[in-house]
Amino acid sequence: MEYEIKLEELAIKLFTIDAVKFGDFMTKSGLKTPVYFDLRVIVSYPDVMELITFLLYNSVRDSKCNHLCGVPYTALPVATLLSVQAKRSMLMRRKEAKGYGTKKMIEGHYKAGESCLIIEDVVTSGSSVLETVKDLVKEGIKVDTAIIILDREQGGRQNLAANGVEMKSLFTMTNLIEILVKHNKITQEMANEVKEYLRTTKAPSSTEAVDRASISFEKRAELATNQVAKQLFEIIALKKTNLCISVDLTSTAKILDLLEKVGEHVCLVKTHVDIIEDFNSDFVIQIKQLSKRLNFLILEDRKYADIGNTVSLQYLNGLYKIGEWADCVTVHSLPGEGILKALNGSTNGVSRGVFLLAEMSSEGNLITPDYTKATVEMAAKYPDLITGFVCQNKDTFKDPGLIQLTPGVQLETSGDSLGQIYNTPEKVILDKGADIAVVGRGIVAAKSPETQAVVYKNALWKCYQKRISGKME
Ligand code: 5BU
Repeated sequence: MEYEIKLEELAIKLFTIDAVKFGDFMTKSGLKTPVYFDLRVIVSYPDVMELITFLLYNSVRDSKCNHLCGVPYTALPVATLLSVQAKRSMLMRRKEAKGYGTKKMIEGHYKAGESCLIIEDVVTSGSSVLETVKDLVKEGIKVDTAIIILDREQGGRQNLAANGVEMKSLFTMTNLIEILVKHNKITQEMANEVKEYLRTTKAPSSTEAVDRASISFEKRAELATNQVAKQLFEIIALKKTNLCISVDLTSTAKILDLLEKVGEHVCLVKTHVDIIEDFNSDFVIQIKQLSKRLNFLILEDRKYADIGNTVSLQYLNGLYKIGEWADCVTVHSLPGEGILKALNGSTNGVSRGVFLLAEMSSEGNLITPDYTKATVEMAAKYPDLITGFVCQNKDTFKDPGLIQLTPGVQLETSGDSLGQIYNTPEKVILDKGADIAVVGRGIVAAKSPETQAVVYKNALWKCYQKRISGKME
C-alpha cells in the first residue's frame, strides 16, 4: 500500500516539476507527440530522487546481479543512489571510448561471467538500453533485466525482449496518465488523446541488437548457459580452431585412423553412427579416449525427429546408446517441444547438449523463415539444454551464449550431385555468422586429410580473428 501511495506521489511530483509535459511537442525524430518527458531535471529535486530510489530499491535488492549500470546520462545518479543503498557494485558505461590507452567502454571492477542490472529513466524504442547492454555483453557480462522508471509503451519492451532483456518499469504511460487524471492534473480528454497517440505511434524495431559475431569465444564461454556450449567455446579458444570435422566414414578403423591424424586440429567431431558397419563398444572406448587426449567434443548428427517418448528411447537405448558417449546431438524442432522435454536433463551427472536444426544447407529444403523463428523461440525455453543451432545465417539467433554450427563448407563453392550447397570458409564465418564450420568431404576425401584439416583450420581462424577485430570491409 505504501508503495502505491508513493508511486502516485511520484507521478504528481514529476508532473509538478515539468518532467512530464502535455501539449503539442515534436520528438527528436520530428514526430508530433502530445506528451513529453524530460527526466534530466530530477537531479535538482532531492525529494524526487529519494522517492525514485525508494520505489526501485526492492527490484535491486531482489536481483541476484553482481552489478548495476545506469544508461548514460540521466539514469547515472539514480543508479549511484541505488548502488549505495543496496550495497551493490556499480559499473559505468562511457559514451565514447577514451582517445588514449585502453579502449575501455566499461569502467569499474568486474569479471567476465558476472551479471549486471540496467537502470534507465524512459524507454521508447529501447535502443539506448541496448547500446549499454551491447558494451557490457562484449565484456562477457550477462544482462537479462532492465529496470525503468517509465515505459512509453511504444515497442521498447518488445525490442528488449527480442534481445533477451526483460524490462520492469515503475510506470507505463497508460498507468501514469490514469494517476494524473485521478488527481485532476490532466483532463480525461487529454488522456484519451495520449492513448490514441500510443495506439497509432510505435517506435521502429531496434537495430541495436547485440552482435554475437563481434564477441570473442573466450567471452562467449562466460555467457553460455549450457555446459557443453561453455566447454566447446573454451576448447575453441584454447586450441584456436573452430573447425568441426564430419567423419562420414563407414568403418570404425577408418574413423579412428582419421581422427588420430586430424583430432588435434578440430574442436568438434561430428559422427553419423548409423552409417558405421562394424560399430562396437570398443570403438566407443577408443573414440572417447581420443576425444580426451586430443581435446575435442563429439556431436552425433542423429537429427532426432520423433515424439518425445520415442526420442528418449532412441537416445539412451538400442545398439548405439548415443546418450552415453556423445557430448551433444542434433535435433529437429518439427515434432514440437516434447522432443526437448525428453532430452532435458543429464546422463550420469554430465550435462547434455543439443544443436537444434533451424536451417539446412541442402537445396530445396522445406524449412521456412517462420519455422526457423519458431525453432529459435522454442530453444529459448531450454537454456540448460541448448548448445546452439545448426543454421546458415547470422540473423537466425542473437544469444551470444549459443553456438552457430554451419555445415556445407568447402574451399571452393559448388555442391554435390544430391543437392548439397557449399560456401567458402570466408563466406560462412564473415558473412553468414558461423561460429563453427562443419567440413566433411572437403577434408575426408582429400589426398592428405591432415594437411587439408590444417588448411581449413587456419582459413577459418583467420576469418574469426578478422571478425572480432571489427576490421571488416
Ligand atoms: P560434407 O561432406 O562437407 O558435405 O558433409 C556435411 C555433413 O554435414 C554431412 O554429414 C551432413 O549430414 C551434415 N549436414 C549438412 O550437410 N547440411 C545440413 O544442413 C545439416 C547437416 Br543439418
